Amino acid sequence: MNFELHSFNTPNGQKIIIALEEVGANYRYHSVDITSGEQHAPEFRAISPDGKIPALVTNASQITKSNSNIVHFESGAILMYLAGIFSEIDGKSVAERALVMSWTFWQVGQLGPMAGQFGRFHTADPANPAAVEHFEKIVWRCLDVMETRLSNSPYLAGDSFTVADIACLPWIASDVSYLQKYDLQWREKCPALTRWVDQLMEKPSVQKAFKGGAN
Ligand SMILES: N[C@@H](CCC(=O)N[C@@H](CS)C(=O)NCC(=O)O)C(=O)O
Repeated sequence: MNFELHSFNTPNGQKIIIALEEVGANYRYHSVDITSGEQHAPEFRAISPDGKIPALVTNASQITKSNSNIVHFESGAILMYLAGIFSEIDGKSVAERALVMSWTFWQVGQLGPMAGQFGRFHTADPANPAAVEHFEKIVWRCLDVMETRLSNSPYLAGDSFTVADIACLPWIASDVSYLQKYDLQWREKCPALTRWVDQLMEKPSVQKAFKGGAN
């Protein structure tokens, strides 16, 4: 299958590169430079209505008789779509797949937005210490949730590496993660999370994505 990935080098963008690289998918990378406003171009908003990366386009003729495009925006939706096609990044049982769904939704609804706001108020001009403190507290709670889970399970959804791990990893550990940028020192307090991060960082798919992928 061939995919067209519209993205940029951010945690949300890196997730999709990890998934596509992990399964050896063929994809073309189209850079959408969100630092220069390319996300607002009408052609991009036609596939991603809120003007946010990442977005993934598949020509439907590869799946059905239709020749129209299948368009996914929202990284969680893209990851669930890819998990449905490539079983190697999905859960291996009904119970595991339920947790893949749950942890992936937790990342897009909790970890990502909270870490994003933490970074946003750090970089605000002027920086907003009350908001930084508020969101830092929530980020620590997210880290604690992951630490507890990974103390009892090799991966977030269970025994298998899945899109749930792919969703969370860049928010914690990539160079463009705000937790890295503002040096949150989570390694000392979170040994299970550290074990999980270090193990995943060995993967060529992760290394490629963290270098910016095709950017
Ligand atoms: N919930 C969305 C969030 C996507 C998102 O926030 N993308 C950011 C980059 S990480 C973006 O495109 N920002 C550009 C803008 O908001 O103008 C997802 O998980 O895909």
